[in-house]
Amino acid sequence: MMAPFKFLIVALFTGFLVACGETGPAQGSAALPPQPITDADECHLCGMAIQNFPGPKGEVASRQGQIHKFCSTRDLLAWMLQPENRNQVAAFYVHDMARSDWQHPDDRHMIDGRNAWYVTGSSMKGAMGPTLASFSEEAAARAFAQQHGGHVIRFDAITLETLNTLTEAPHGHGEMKDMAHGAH
Ligand code: ZN
Ligand code: CU1
Repeated sequence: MMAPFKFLIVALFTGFLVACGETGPAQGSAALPPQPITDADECHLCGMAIQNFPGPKGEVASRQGQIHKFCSTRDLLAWMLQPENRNQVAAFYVHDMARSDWQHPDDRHMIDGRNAWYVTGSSMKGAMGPTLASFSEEAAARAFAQQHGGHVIRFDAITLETLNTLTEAPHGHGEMKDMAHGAH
């Protein structure tokens, strides 16, 4: 376990502490809360309809007062870790998969993505194939990793490199095959 102070330093160095300006007046509280995900919502990164796919999804509340929705934690992180996007993020939210069905995540259970625990490298597929499962509790993340493989990391440890290691399965849209066949 890292001491909180050391943790903060690491966060600063990796440039993820977008919140560093939030100690100033009139900020912090400015971030919009997560919004319900509807049939009309498309992923801010890849453009696909968000609701048709399994796995945790995410939302970014931008400093400009917008909500950007993403088909997967993977696309959310891929977008927000881009240097040009990092500073636009006031807050971001991901599904707590301990309180959601993998096939149909419930957007009443979105949590602060910065404080979430993530499982990377599991066998569970999201909208874009391999993804990161998100949890509010460390114990839930560890239980998931035991069941589905992968390992547990905090947000601050996630880099674009982390996401690149997820891509062995080439751009697979999790349920695409089933949908193409009109199954179920
Ligand atoms: Zn997407
Ligand atoms: Cu996609």
